[in-house]
Amino acid sequence: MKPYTTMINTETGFLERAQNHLERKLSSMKGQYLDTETYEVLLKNEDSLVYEVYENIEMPKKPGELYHGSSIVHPGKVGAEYFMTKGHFHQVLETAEVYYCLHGNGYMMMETPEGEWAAEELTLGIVLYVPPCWAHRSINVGGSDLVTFFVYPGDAGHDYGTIEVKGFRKLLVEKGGKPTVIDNPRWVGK
Ligand code: S6P
Ligand code: ZN
Repeated sequence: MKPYTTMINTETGFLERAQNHLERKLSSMKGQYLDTETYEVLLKNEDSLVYEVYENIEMPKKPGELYHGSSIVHPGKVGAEYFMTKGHFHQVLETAEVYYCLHGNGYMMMETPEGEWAAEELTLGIVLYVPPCWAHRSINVGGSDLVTFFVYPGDAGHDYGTIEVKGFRKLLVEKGGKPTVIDNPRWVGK
């Protein structure tokens, strides 16, 4: 690899030179939202675009490399729960990640296998450090796109299965007009 520069549009999250553009729609979020009835109704009406990721993936997947890209979570809700990413642990659990918020308002919901959790606010200029072993999910609580830039080790990989099966311990829902953390009644685990 040769050194390179690239450009991010801080409003739209569009990343030049990205080899990967992922679009996740409502249909791929099955089982993730608490209000399953509303989820089905919304899905029947339209398979809305929930979030997008642009990523540079041309480097080898090995330690020493730094994968990076942008994540765009669009505004919206399923019932009282905000549009969010699926969320994941890294496959190599002991790998960290840094996020830098470029646009919008949101939260990063995080938890460890041992049961610790944290919800950190994301607004323009916030740098968030996700330590090794913490699952992470971006949540858009605002009326415009939530755009972040992320960097993580090349060998980290993604474990989506654990969250797909167990869910996050905590959810972020709108209560009285405000983002509020609640226990996930459907969380499966010990
Ligand atoms: C990768 C990093 C982000 C997410 C992106 C989408 O380690 O955390 O690129 O992939 O925010 O979220 P998810 O949970 O669908 O991968
Ligand atoms: Zn990650």
